Order: sequence, then structure tokens, then C-alpha cells
Amino acid sequence: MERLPDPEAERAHLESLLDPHERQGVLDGRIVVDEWAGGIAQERAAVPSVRVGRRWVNSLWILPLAVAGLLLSIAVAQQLRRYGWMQDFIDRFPGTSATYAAAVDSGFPWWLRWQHFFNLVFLMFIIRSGLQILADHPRLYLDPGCRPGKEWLRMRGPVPADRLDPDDPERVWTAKADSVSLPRWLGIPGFRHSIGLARWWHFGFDLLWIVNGALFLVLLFVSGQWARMVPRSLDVFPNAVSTAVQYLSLSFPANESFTRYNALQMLAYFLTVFVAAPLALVTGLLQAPALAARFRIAKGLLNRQIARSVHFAVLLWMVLFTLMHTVMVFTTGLVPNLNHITLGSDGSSWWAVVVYVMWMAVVVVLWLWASPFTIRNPRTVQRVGKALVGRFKAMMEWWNPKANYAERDISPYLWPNGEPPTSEEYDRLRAGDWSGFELEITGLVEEPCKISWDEMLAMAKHEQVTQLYCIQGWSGIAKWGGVKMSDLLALVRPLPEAKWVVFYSFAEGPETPGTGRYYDCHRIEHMAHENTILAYEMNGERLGVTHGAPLRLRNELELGFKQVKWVEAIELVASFDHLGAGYGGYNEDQEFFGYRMPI
Ligand SMILES: Nc1nc2c(c(=O)[nH]1)N[C@H]1C(S)=C(S)[C@@H](COP(=O)(O)O)O[C@H]1N2
Ligand SMILES: [Mo]
Repeated sequence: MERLPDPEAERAHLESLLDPHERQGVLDGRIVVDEWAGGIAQERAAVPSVRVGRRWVNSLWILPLAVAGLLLSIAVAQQLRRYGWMQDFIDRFPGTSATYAAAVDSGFPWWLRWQHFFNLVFLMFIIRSGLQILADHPRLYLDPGCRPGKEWLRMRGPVPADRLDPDDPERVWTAKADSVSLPRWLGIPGFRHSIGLARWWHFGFDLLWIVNGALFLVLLFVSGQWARMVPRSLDVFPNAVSTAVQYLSLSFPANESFTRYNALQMLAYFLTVFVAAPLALVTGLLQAPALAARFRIAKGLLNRQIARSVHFAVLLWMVLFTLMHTVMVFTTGLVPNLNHITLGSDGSSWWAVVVYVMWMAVVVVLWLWASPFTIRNPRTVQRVGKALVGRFKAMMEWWNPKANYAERDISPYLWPNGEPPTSEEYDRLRAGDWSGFELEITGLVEEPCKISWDEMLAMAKHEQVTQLYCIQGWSGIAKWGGVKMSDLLALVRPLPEAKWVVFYSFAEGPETPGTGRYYDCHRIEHMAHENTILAYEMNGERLGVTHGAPLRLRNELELGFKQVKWVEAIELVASFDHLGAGYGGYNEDQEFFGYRMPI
């Protein structure tokens, strides 16, 4: 260990590697989509295909199948109604009945009507930004290692088979290259690799939606409105069958929904409110690295990929429910139905239609506004998103990321991300098998110094089999071997004012060339955990270039983008305001991510 001769100069040099401050204006201004993410072409998402055995089937086949199924069901239902036993059955279970549903006399109170409207607006943002998040890794798996070819749904072709070799770092297929774009009217913000911004929309409106939903549940039970949705006897099931037969035979049951819903309606609402909505929340949380590291669920039934798949299924249910709900509102007496939900009356005033049209106009305006606004004001979206949900996300940072897995859990393939370093110095050090490499640790420490490669290899080696959760949605488990950050910091002795540990990469960030070094800041508290290491081995072998040689960070509480690869130097600081654009890391500066990312 050699003391740094001029720590201040080293520090200034390191900080100068980050994005120069002249670019601040560019970063705070509107996004130029053609230059975004290194100028990657807007490769459009394909209509999802689903794997059936070894074949890939276009999901649009569901449409003709649904039409055929519907026609057939109508024919069958009409035939059934000719039979005496079916008529008896419908007489006995008319579809709407006091046996399973108590009458609700209070109509539709004002809070319910407004919450219903807000729910629609929030869900619109959540679903669109959710699709954008999916487009950043347009494949869904059940296997926790996300092995290419194992996915059950995909929105682009297969990963090119000749680009899977991690020993070919120049050509290996990165997860970023795999992302696709969505049209601007569909995704938010509707261009490729915009997950950082999409997530602020998704999480921000999640919070509003959860608050709205929680309030709704409280009011539902306080007011007695719950009786609309919770069946009080199993009679709801035969009545639901009866309702289905009546609808399908195109001879609709009586509409008494001002006081009680028919059984099919009740079950659909029950499922949506009490099953789908909580499931959306739970499967969202299950995708958090901090949660998985705390409860050791990166493998097994609660793994991130199953959670992601179920999360997507809930999205489909919400879309389907909204469509069916709207169709039924229009076909079972539009004007009275609108009177219920807009005016809260059982009349047939045309004012209800006026209010409805105004509500829908608001939805359309918000719909059209969201993507262009995000492109013009990305920094505002990042700041508002952080103000809304930053605190809640950060709560997960206090968990203990203790999970360790067995060697047999190691994923056969780990997706890579990032552009390897291109400097001559890096190539020279690599050619010398890192023997000439010295890790520099400077900043707010008592003993700024350089630690040689041999010294590092001589330090206690810590091994762990842990998960890597990328923000894009893929994940994997690998075995890492290296030095504990706590051991390294013990050598340099941090000063009490040091709060953040900055990891500088040898590599430029993967955005537009000239945007500076990749770097990221981590809380100093996280360095104390034994699973926070600088790894020089992966799966029992010396780390290759693709996955971050000579050293890459592992902090099990955080998402993948914070795990800096090709680490060159470390600096301890009291605040990161003066580094780069001041947001805590390369992706935070350039792609509007948050800096505390345990989810
Ligand atoms: N220097 C540098 N480190 C980086 C990146 C990068 O672009 N540059 N990408 C990050 C991202 S987004 C992820 S998900 C992980 C991926 O690690 P892996 O390639 O070893 O799977 O590395 C992180 N470290
Ligand atoms: Mo990532």
C-alpha cells in the first residue's frame, strides 16, 4: 500500500473525468430522441409472441379466436335457453338476487364517483409506463436466470445465437441492445431505453393509486358500499352462470345495478378490487433486489421473473376488465348507467352524458400530454418522481441483504450491460494480467493510497453466491469472489464526514460518446455489509472483460446499474452535488434514474 503523493490533485483529476459541467444545459433541457442512449435506432417492439412448445405464436391470433369463441358461445347459450331445465335454472337463479347481495340504498356516493374517475386516470399512466418498462427488456420468463431462449413471451426476435459469448466483449449482446421502443401514444415516454423516466411515472402513480385504493377500501367498509362487491352466500356462483347465459344469449338480465350488481358483475369487481389490485402491488414489490436479498427469494416460486410475469398478467386483466366494463356500460342502458356513476342518481338526465364526456376529455388530454411533457421536461419528471416516492423506495435500503445461494443455483447465463473501456491504459493493464493495476482510494479518508493488485489478491477473499437484478427486469445469480469493501476502507480509514463512496470506472458511460466516465455513488453504511465487495472472480474464474475486469462492485441492496464494472478508483465524499451533473451517478445524470434504487 502506497500513500498517494498528492491526494487533492488525484481527486480533482477523478472528478474531471465525469461529465463536464458545460453539458448541464443539455442534460436539463429537452431530450433529443435521435441522440438518446448513444443514438440507438428506435427499433420498434413487435406484437408479443408466446412460446407454445418449440413454436412461437403471434398473440394476435387471440382476436379471431375470441370472436369465434364468442359466436360459438352465443349459439350455445341461445340453444340452452330453449330447454325447460335451463329456464327453470334461470327462474331459480335470476342473476341478480337478494340471496347473495344485500341491497345498497345509498346509491353511488360522491367519493365513490370521484375515486372511480381518479382510478381510471392513475391506471392509464400506470399501464402505459408499465408497458414502457417491459419494452426495456421485452421478454418474460419463469426461470430466475433469464436464459435467452427460455422466455415464454417476447416482443422481438430471438437473441442472435452468435452474440451470446461473454468472452467476446466487443460483440456480446447487451440487455440495452435488446430493448425496444413503443409508440409515443402507447408507452410513456415512448422511445427506446427510457426506463428511468418511465419508472417515475409508474412508481409515482402507483403511490397515488394505492392511496386512492386504500381510501376507497376504508370508505367502502365504513359506508356499507362493500355489500355491492362482497357476496354473502355461495349463491353468487349459480347466479353468475345464469347471468353469463343470459348475456350470451343476447337477452340481457334486468339491470338493478343502482342497488345491487348481478352476480357476474359482483365477481368481476371482487376479483379486480380484492385480488388483482393487491397482486399488482405484491408482484411489483417482489421485483426489488433489496427484498429478494433480504428474504432469499431470487430463486423459487417468488422469484423476480415469475413476479414479473404475474405482474404483466394483472396488467392484461386490468385492460380486459376496463374494456369489458366499458362495453357493458354502453350496452346495458348507457344514459341510466352514466347517471349512476357521474351524478349518483337513478334518473336518466342528459347531464350525466355531459359529465362523462368531460371526464373522458380530461383523460384524452392527459393521455396525449404525458409523453411530450416528459421529453421536454425530463429533469422535472425525475425531481417530482423522487419527491413523491423517493422516501418509500429508500426504506428498503435499511434491510439486511443477507441472502446467499448454493452453487447449483448459479444461472447458466448472465445478461451483460455496458460498453467496456476503450483506453490504451486499460488495454495495457489487461495485457499485463492486471499486475500493473493499482486501485486508488482517495477523498475523505485519513490515508489516501494506492493498493496494488498483488496486495489486493493477498487480502482475505470473500465469496458469495448472490443475485443481480437489472433495472430493465432481467436477473441472474452468480458466484462472486473478491475483497470486502469494509476491509479496503479499514486500510484508508474514512473520515467521519464521509457519507458517500464514489466508484469510478475505466469505461466511458454507454450514452452518447463524450458524456464522461461511468460512475456511481453508494451510501457508506452499505460498505459495512460483508456481501459488499469488489469482485475479481466470477463463478470461480478470474473476472472477464464483459463482466467488469479487473474489479466490479457488488452491493446486494441495489439494482444492477449501481454495480460499477471496470472499477478504476474510489473516492469518499460528503455529498455528490459537485460530481457530474450532481444526481449521484452516470445513469442518474444522463438517463434520469434515481440514486437510491433498492427497487
Ligand atoms: N462501467 C459500467 N458499469 C456498469 C454498467 C455500465 O454501463 N458501465 N452497466 C451496469 C448495468 S445497467 C448492469 S445491469 C450491470 C450488469 O452487470 P453484468 O454485465 O456483469 O451482468 O453492470 C452495471 N455496471
Ligand atoms: Mo442494468
